[in-house]
Amino acid sequence: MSNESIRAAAADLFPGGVNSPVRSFRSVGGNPVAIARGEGPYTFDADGARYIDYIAAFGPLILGHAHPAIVAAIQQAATTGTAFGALTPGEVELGRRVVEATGMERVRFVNSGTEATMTAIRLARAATGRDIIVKFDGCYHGHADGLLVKAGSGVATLGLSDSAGVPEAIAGLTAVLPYNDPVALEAWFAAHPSDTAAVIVESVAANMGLVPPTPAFLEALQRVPKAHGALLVADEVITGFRIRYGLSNLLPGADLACLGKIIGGGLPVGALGGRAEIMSLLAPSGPVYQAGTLSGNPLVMAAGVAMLDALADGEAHRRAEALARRLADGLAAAIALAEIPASVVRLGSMLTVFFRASAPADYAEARESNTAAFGAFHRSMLEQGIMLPPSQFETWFVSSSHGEADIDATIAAARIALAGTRGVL
Ligand code: KE4
Repeated sequence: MSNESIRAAAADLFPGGVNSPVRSFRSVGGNPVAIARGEGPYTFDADGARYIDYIAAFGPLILGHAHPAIVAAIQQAATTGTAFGALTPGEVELGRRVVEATGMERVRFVNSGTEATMTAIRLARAATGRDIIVKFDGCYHGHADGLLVKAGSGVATLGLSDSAGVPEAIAGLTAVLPYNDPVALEAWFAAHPSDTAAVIVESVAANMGLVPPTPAFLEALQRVPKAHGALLVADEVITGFRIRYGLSNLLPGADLACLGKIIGGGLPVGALGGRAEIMSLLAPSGPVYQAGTLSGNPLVMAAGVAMLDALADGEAHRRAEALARRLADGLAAAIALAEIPASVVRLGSMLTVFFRASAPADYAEARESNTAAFGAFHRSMLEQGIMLPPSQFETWFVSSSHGEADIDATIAAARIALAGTRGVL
C-alpha cells in the first residue's frame, strides 16, 4: 500500500483519518505520511521514503526505532503468551527498576499517560477530601475530562471546558493558571486556602513546545500547595527517564509522579507512584478504585525492562544530549544567518524551534509563534527527508541512535527550510 492508499482507507475508517489528532498534520498543512517501519533514527513511509525522525513516537524512543534489545525482549515475551490477567514476574522486574530509579515507595502500572494522571488526580482528591484541581495553561496531561479545561475569565477563577462533551460542571472543578507564574500560584491559594486537592504540572512543559520551568516557579510549586494541604503531582510522562535515568529531579518535593512513554519501550504504558501512605489508598488496599485489563502487560513490562536496562549506565542519555546540543547550536546558527525571527529551546535531548524572536516563558507567549511559518518549515523539512513533530507546540526528540551525520544533515536542511519561510513571516 502507498501513502495515498493508506490515507484514503484510513479516512473511511477513523475520525479525521487518524487514531490521534496530531498525526493528521492539520496544523502544518500537507498530507500525513504513513510510516511503515523504523530503524534507529530513521522512519520509512509507505512509499519507501526515508526520514531522519525527531517525532520518536512523541517521546518513548530515546534509543531509536526497533532497538535490538527491545525487539528481542518483546519477541521472547510473546512466545510465552501475551496477557494473563494475573500477577506476572515482568511486573516485578519493571516495578523494582522504576521504584529504585525514582524513589517512589509504591507504583501502579496503567496503559497510558492519561490513565496515570487521571488516577493521580482521583487519588489526590481522596487523600485530601477536596475536589478542586489546579493545572497550568499550555500543559497537557492526557484527555481525562477534568484536564481538558481552559483558563477561565480571571486568573483566580475556575476553568471552562476545552472540549465538547466535557460538562462545565466538571471543568469547573479545575483552575487553569499561567505557567511559570509563581505569583499567580500564590494568589490562587490565598483566595482558595483549603479547597484545592492538588496541583498538577509537567516538570518541563513540552506540550506548548518546550518551555522549561523557572527556578522561582519550581520553588513555588514545591512550597505553596504543601503549605495549604494540597498535593503536588509531577507529570513526568515525557520527562521521566528522558532527562536522566529516573525522574527529572526538578520537582523532588512532588507527592505523586506520573510516568509513561519511555518506561514501556514504545508499547502502551503509564504509571503513577509516590509515598506508600498515599498509594495505599488505591484499590484493593484502599477505597480509590482503579483497574485495567492490560495493566502490567507482560510484553510491555519486558520492553520496559529492556529499555531501562539499556539506559541504566547513562551513556544513551549522554549521547542523545550531546547530539541534541549539536542540533540546537546548528539550528540557532542557521536562524541567525537567515535573520529569521525564530528561537531554539533545548533541555536534555528535547528541543523546539519557535517561530518567535525569543524563547517563550509561557503559553501566551508560545501562542505568539508564527504557526504559518512553522508549517512552511515543517513541509520543507519533510520534503528534504526530515520528520519533525507536526505542530509548533510539540517537542522534538533526539535519540542515542542518531549520528552526527544525521544532525548535520538536519541543520543543512533547516538552512534551506528557513529561507523558505520568508514568504510567510
Ligand atoms: P497518553 O495518554 O497519550 O499516553 O499520555 C498523555 C500525556 C500525559 N502527560 C504528558 C506530559 C503528555 O505529553 C502526554 C501525551 N503527549 C502527547 C504529545 N505531546 C501524545 C501524542 C498524541 O496525543 O498523539
